[in-house]
This record gives sequence, structure tokens and C-alpha cells, in this order.
Amino acid sequence: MPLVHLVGAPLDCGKRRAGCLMGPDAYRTAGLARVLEDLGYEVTDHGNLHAAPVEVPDGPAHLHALGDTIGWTTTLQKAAKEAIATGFPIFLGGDHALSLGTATGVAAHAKTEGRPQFILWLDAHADFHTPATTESGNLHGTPLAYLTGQPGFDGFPPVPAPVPMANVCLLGLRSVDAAERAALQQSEVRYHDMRQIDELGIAAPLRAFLNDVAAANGALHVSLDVDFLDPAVAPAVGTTVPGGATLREAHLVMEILHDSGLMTSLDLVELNPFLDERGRTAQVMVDLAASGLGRRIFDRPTRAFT
Ligand code: 6HN
Ligand code: MN
Ligand code: MN
Ligand code: MN
Repeated sequence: MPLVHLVGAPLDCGKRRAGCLMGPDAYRTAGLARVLEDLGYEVTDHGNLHAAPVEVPDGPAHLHALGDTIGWTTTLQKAAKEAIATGFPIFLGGDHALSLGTATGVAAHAKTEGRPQFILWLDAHADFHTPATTESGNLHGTPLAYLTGQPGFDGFPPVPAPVPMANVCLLGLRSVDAAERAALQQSEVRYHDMRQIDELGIAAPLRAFLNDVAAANGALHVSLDVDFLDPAVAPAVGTTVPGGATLREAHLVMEILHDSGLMTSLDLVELNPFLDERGRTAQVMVDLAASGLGRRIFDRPTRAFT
């Protein structure tokens, strides 16, 4: 059993609505460490990190909290690279701007091992803007462009090991801006929107992606945005979009991920406890993490059909 590192990243700079800074403590309150210990893991909680101080660059005026976001990216890239060298990191967000650091940090580690990095993005949104294309100016909408090495991230740390577009898979899409749509359609990124999930089920596209990860002996970073889930299941997020994954679809993804043995790191992002209802979204996210790390209803269900 690998050591699990819990890394608190209470960053709230990726968008304007405040509250994600309470995310790491909500996961702790919902019992994440205990749930993982019950599964047999040794768990180390590294507490909450702080953004590295940076001189605020003269970025384009429409970008929100550019300096803070650069500081967090620097901090988290380093922390991720260190944590993954000795175990399985779970990054407790914090908004999705944290993946600017975590995903590029784990990819840097994979490079030192000579393994290709793969990324599974579970999200209603594509998060594929660059600072030049974002209309909102919210940098939580940009990590996939950054980690794949797109230009325009002036002032950010260089990406040590850009992830090839073909190694990225998005599942759950239902809110994609025009610029992202155009960029995605011209790229080798794999994307599966909710319509495709409705038609194919969620397991088929996931398994196809995991087959490629396995064939390449890849490392797999999974980034789970609360809004991947339908807001009826997970209301505590600022960017709810109706028509999301059901609770069981989300658990099935995590269960298949664990069975695959391929997942090497995990982000839990965008939880805004200020918007939650008696902690239920935090609990859903903890339960999903548990499924991803091996919690099962039964080890082996009775064979239903013979
Ligand atoms: N997220 N595409 C919208 C924007 O403002 O760029 C929403 C981004 C949501 C970000 O899902 O982490
Ligand atoms: Mn390693
Ligand atoms: Mn996101
Ligand atoms: Mn989202």
C-alpha cells in the first residue's frame, strides 16, 4: 500500500466567488484521513500550504489575481513533485487553478522516471483557455492549456514537462466556451461530453483511455472538479451546470480507476463549503476519493447471471 500524502491547497484566486479556501478543512472534517486509514493506507497530512510570494507582474488587466495564482503555481509545482516521489498525493483544493501547479509538478516527476504523463479531467468545463482567450479572466479556467504547454502564460513558471495533448482526456463536458471549443476540436485532446456519456455510458470512453495509459506505462493524474457531478448531488460549487454525472457514474469512474491500478495522483477541486448543505458535497467528494483508493461495496458481488 503506498503512503498517501494529503496536501492542503486552500487557494481561492482562480475566480471571483470566495469560499474554496475552506475546502481542505471541509475534507478533513468529513473524515478523509480516517476513511483512507480504514482502507489500510498510511496517511500523512501535510497541512495547508501558502502561496510563494511573487512580484505582481503587469499582466493583462482582465486577469483576476494573476500574482497570487503565479505564487500558488510555484508552490504547488514543487510540493507535487516532492510528494509524488514518495507516495500517492491527494491535493485538497482550493479552486481548479491549483492544477496549474499540481499537474505540472507530477508531470515533472514522471519525466524523471522516463514515464509519459496522462491527465484525466473530470469536469463540466474544459478549462482550456489561455490568458489571451479567457473572457472571464478567471484563471481556474486555464490549467489544461498551461499543462499542455500552450503559449501566453507570461510570468508563470516554465512548464518542466508539457503533457502531450493526446495524453489528456476530458469527461463530463457540458459548458465549453467558443474559444475552447475551437481549440479542442483542432487538438488531439480526447473529450467526451455528457451527450456522449448518455449514449455510451461512462465506462466505455474511460476504459479506452485507460488502455492507452497502460500500454504506455504512463503515470495518471486525475483532476476531479466538484461540478463534474450534477448539482443535485453536489451543490457546493460556484460554477454549477445542470445535467452532470450522477452519483453512481462518478463512483463507477473512481472504482474503475482503482481497479486499473493506474492512477498516481488526484486533485479534489472547486469545493466551496460556504455553498454546501450540511457538508453533503464534502462527504460526496470524500466518498469518491475512497472509491478511487479501493473502497468497495463488496469485494466480489454474487454472480448475477450464469
Ligand atoms: N472550472 N469557462 C468558464 C471561464 O470562466 O473560463 C468557466 C471556467 C470554470 C473553471 O471548471 O474550474
Ligand atoms: Mn514515482
Ligand atoms: Mn474545472
Ligand atoms: Mn468546472
